[in-house]
Amino acid sequence: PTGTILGYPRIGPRRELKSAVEAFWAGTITADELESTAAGLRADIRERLTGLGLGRADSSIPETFSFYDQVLDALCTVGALPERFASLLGADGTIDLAAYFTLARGDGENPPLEMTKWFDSNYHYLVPEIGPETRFSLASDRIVREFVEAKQGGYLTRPVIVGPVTFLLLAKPSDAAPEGFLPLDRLRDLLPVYSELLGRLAEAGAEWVQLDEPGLVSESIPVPRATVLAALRHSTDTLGHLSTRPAIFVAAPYGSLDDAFPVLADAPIEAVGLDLVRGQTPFDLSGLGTKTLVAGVIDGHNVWRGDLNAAFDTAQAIAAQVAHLAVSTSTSLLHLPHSIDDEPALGDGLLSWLAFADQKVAQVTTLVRGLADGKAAISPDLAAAAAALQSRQDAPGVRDSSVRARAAALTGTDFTRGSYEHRVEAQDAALGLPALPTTTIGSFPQTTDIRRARAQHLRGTLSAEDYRGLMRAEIARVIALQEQIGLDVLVHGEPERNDMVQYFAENLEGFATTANGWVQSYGSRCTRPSILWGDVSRSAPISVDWASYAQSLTAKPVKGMLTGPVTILAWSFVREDQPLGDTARQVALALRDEIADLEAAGIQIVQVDEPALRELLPLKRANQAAYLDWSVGAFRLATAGVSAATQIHTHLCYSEFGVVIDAIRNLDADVTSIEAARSRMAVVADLGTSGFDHGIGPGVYDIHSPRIPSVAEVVDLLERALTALPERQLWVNPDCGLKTRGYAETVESLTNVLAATRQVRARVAG
Ligand code: THG
Ligand code: ZN
Repeated sequence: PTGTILGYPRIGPRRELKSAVEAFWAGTITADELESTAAGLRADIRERLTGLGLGRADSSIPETFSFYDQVLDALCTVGALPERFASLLGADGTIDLAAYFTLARGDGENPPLEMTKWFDSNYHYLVPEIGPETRFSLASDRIVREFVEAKQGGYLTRPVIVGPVTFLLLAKPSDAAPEGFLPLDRLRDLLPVYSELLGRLAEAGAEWVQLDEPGLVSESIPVPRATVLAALRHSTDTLGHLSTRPAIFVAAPYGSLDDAFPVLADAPIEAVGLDLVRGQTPFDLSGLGTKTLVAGVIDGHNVWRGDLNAAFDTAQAIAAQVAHLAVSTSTSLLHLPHSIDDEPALGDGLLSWLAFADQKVAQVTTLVRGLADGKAAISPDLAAAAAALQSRQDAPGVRDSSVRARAAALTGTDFTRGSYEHRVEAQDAALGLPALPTTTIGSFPQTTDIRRARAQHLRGTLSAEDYRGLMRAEIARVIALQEQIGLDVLVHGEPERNDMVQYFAENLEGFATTANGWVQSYGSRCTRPSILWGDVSRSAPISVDWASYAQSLTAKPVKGMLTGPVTILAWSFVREDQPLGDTARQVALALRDEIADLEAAGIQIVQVDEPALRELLPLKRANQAAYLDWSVGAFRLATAGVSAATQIHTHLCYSEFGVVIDAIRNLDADVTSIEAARSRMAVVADLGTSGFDHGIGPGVYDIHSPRIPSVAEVVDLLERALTALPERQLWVNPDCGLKTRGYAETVESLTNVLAATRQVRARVAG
């Protein structure tokens, strides 16, 4: 047996790639300098992976570097440029680095490719746009060059590319595509480019190529299953029968293959990769014949050291069933920070329970050693892993009896508020808001001064007291600004928060936060997901001081701002030793206490954001209902403790409601703000017809761009919304938080929103 991984983080242990890419964008380094930094990072990765025990010359090391995104890489490889970017194809038929980034970031006139979530990870990829007009050609040989680069450095590595079926499944129809067109219809035209690429790789000396086909495990892609399987058959037949090609390894991470497994087992390819953490092996592996099974027994998706003994037993059982076995991670390690060695502040206990990317690689190579030399050869490793697991189970804080008793005592009434009609009456009386009330989503621009103060506070060069003073001054400024602009419901602006999840994690029991645990979210953007390791509780109020201070400065209502339980879970690494729903309830109870304290402090409106509600939706339909049940339940548990007069808001960062529309209704928030400007309020009509009768704030301008909306444009959107929705339901707000915008554009934009609202109010009243 051999060992491998499906992929490795590429942002760099200290985000070196982010710095280099952003320097290139800023014009402070050249393309050549960026290329040489990237080559250095790739060389470091190969060296690190061989150091951890992967083979130097047996194709065990995958080449999964990317400057921005692996789907964008595949798009450039096959030259599938959208029409608006057709000119990015150079005279020599290739797409250069500057053009590559233009696709990701737009060019001022043309919007970039859309971005969306990669399966059930927190990584976001760029969505290809494919139509009947799309031309395919081998427009980038970067994959070949990286293989050659490795070879010249003394490594025989394994090139990796998103497979043709997944590439098309993840694409959306181009604007020019007729009704009913499926990007997958273009498979026949796309395959020749993959064929050419495989030929080039073989000529360069590649012995293996990895085609990532996670699209096969998802049931969230609206293409009939029979069509997907036929495409898979067509693709593997075509590529498999090429005369000049490397051995083909099809990897299917993030879930079980189900009925796609027999198709791959029969296909003329050489290896199949299964996610044995998310998916099971209900099927007979003997169908694989002489193919290699790449067994994803080490969880690539979470940070836990896990049960190495169980993984060994699984690997051993599989080894007895298949001709060739490679031990692997269940998914790419892209979703993990680099190494626990970079986190001395986490403490030895917690550290001994964790495995980041490098530790997962070491686990893989340990299992390979055990399979080759016998279990006794790795018994010290297995014993250490078992001891760590035991210490985790027994550690104080992992189980907190008072948290558990409280959760066990919950009853139905803890999840429900009084009737909505009654609440509306009480809230109208308490708040006295005008028609079409105006508000913002919560955050105001995070200026460099704010970021600098936080960094200084973290380093210890700014005292807690001075830091607090600076944040309060910022809050006062933001409140005064909102009064000046004329907004009806104010926010404190969240200057004290680094990140909407990490901030709460830092202030709740049961969480740890990392110093260097960066994980790529999209492009050059990263987050440091918190680690939820124990029972969650709140030892002291978190946001109450800030909110009360803001409220003390104004007669208008100030919203208390919290991140919801589902989003806190979705954007953290969560414990895997109990159902997610149980963990969600604990977080919800902590938030419920916070909301009670806000209410007691005189805060009349509390917003509980759940931008990730749809993100956590399971890929398999069979699991979706149970998910929606516990996730909606957690939100309700957090929010149902308030009086009828206290108004609960929520915010969702998207508007493609689809399967979650009922869930959103079931949240029973008094007011829900959503993204709507880009789709010109289309969602409002859908909401109306779905019977949504609570308050709704469809975003009236897109905060993702610095463009300032005109008064006329906002009037138009509001009037559109009013054709679909009664006036009493409508709120006026931007699409999302203003954290990433500048102050000048924010003031101008909000001023126009207010002017537009006044016009529409006058029209409605007249
Ligand atoms: N917080 C957390 N997870 C998230 C989001 C979030 N996951 C999904 C979504 N939002 C991803 N979006 C972003 C947007 C911006 C950034 C990261 C993810 C970002 N990061 C800074 C960077 O890369 O420079 C670093 C931020 C920091 O200092 O913590 O800008 O909002 N948890
Ligand atoms: Zn948002």
